[in-house]
Amino acid sequence: MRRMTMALMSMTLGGAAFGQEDTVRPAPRIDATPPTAAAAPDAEARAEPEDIQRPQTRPADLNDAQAKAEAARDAAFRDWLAAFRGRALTQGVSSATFDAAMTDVSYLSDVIDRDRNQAEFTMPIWTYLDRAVSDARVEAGQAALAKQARLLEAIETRYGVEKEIVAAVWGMESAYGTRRGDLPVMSSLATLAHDGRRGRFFEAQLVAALQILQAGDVTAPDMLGSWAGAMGHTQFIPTSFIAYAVDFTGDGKRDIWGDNPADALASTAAYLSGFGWVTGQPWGVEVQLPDDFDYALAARSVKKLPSDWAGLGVTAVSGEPVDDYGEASILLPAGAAGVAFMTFPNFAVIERYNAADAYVIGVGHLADRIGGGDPFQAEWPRDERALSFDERVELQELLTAAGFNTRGADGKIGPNSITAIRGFQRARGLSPDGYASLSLLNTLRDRSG
Ligand SMILES: [Ca+2]
Repeated sequence: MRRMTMALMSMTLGGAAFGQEDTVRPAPRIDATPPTAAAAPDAEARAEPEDIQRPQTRPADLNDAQAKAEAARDAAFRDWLAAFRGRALTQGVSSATFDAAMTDVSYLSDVIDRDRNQAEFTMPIWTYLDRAVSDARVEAGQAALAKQARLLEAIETRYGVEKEIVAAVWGMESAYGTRRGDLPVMSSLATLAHDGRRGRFFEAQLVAALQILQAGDVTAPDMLGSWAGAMGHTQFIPTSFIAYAVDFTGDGKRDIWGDNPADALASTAAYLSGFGWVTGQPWGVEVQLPDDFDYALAARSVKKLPSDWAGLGVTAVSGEPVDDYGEASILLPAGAAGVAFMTFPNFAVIERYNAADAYVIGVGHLADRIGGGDPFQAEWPRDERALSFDERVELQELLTAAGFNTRGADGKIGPNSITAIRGFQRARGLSPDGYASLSLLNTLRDRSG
């Protein structure tokens, strides 16, 4: 989703601003799964031309079979495009726009490969954050902020979103404009819409992309993006563009694709502002928990003022109470053994860009570091690794068998699974942090074995 949220993306993510489809985005929060490898900031999603991906030599019969399969696939794609043309025209796309935009569209098999692969890899949050908030990215962010200081300050004044936050989104999404994506968006989206795994979503994006072309903001050859159709410096998906992009330079075009980042960065600030960004409020603060902390309180639904949290022994890492910026929740993205955060409503605003905890923490911490803040003081449980999909299913099955019903075993650690994990942990005298760790899985295995 790149960024998708509005209506756009909410279908899959519950509201990530832009989508999870995008390479830079980790898995959504509800899953509580670690980010996908494809979402690693350094693993750009770029499809290579098909012929580069294939072996140079292969048996003639395989060549023949593959050529036939490709011909059939291309024919099906052309049939789909012809049918889609009618649907697009009923949504305000003119035949002239459609035909001009679709003339050079082709099926990009590598885009489908990306789509299939992204679900399979998982990485622990600390690995993701090591990459997302590397020293190099912090330093590049400070340089980018210095270079664009006047622009970012003007954007901050207009939209009330701090320049460090806008710079951090820029850094996460395109490494400050250096990786904006170089695939033709019409082809990427047509391929994904035709493919059908999330066909409705991508068809809506494709229609929006056609509407953008029709509005004259960009030409089809310049409408480039990453593999899932996220575009420009801050990787807007087409529906987010239509809802939130702004012409900050005043030249009549909303240009998020070109070298000048002004429109893209202002559009990001407009997007965050539109979802309720509170000027001056942190996204979150690292905190320390008392030894007797009740881990049941580390839940999104439990909200207290920082002064009330301080009364329970929850303080900033300095030992001082956190300032009363507003009601806050305690988040333990890697369980009791990892870094603890107090999160404020701005956390949920960043989630509109991408709903994964890792992404939100990455943006927020990168912004803090760009502004001169310290690295996290606590350690992550680095000797642990993320559970694979199969292991998460196994964990759910073992919990249910142990009497802690996860209401299904779909490999997604959502609220029911977290409740089941907490129940099992309590019964075993463990800290009920609700975290699906490998050690928890091993405990369950020992019990059942
Ligand atoms: Ca402009």
